[in-house]
Amino acid sequence: MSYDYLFKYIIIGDTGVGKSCLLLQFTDQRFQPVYDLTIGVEFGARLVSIDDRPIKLQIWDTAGQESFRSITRSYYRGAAGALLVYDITRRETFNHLMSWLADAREHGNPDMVVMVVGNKCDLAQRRAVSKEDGEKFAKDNGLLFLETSARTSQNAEEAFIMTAAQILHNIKEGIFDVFDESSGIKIGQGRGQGITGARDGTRGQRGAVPLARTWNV
Ligand SMILES: Nc1nc2c(ncn2[C@@H]2O[C@H](COP(=O)(O)OP(=O)(O)O)[C@@H](O)[C@H]2O)c(=O)[nH]1
Ligand SMILES: [Mg+2]
Repeated sequence: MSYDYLFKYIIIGDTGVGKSCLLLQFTDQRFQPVYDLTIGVEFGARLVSIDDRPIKLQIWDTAGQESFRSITRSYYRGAAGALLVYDITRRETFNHLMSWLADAREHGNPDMVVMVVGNKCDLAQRRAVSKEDGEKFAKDNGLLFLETSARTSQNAEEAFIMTAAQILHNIKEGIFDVFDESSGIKIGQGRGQGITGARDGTRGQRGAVPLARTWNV
């Protein structure tokens, strides 16, 4: 599977907000109503296409350990992107975002792109956090924002894709040092065409990418 870049992501937020379901929706395009934590995947990966570039997203899910708040540095280390998830029907999960963000800022890459995700937007009748509140939190902290539903798949892929598009933009702007492993970015075989600073200056060979899908972001 050839790719220009690999971006590592983490998914954080309170237990039960739908982190594992969002990941499953992104990697497998399906919803599993009762997600068994014990068999929950620890990471998922999928190839996407952004600006005609094949990009591999490798996503790490906390798989239950969030309930202990014993998130280790190693989990945050080397993540280029983070999905910071709350449940729009449970106000407390939104109130906890600031402490999750503080954890990510303390242990993660300072340039990490963070997307705030208000999940379960299919449960509008039980809404406890307005969209405006979510947007304001994101804006105040310089983060991306989307409301999603892992159940109906609404915006689920977009949350991952928009984060990747921002990371790619930041690479082009020189904000990320793609040669620093702790950036959460790995250069693939079709690496770095058109990106200034590519180590050897050669044009990479882009292979066939049958799994790549095109997104209009
Ligand atoms: N209605 C609805 N339920 C969801 C959604 N996402 C997850 N759930 C449910 O919320 C519960 C917790 O989901 P899970 O992904 O295990 O949460 P995690 O602890 O953050 O990984 C499960 O019962 C899911 O079926 C969603 O978008 N809409
Ligand atoms: Mg989970």
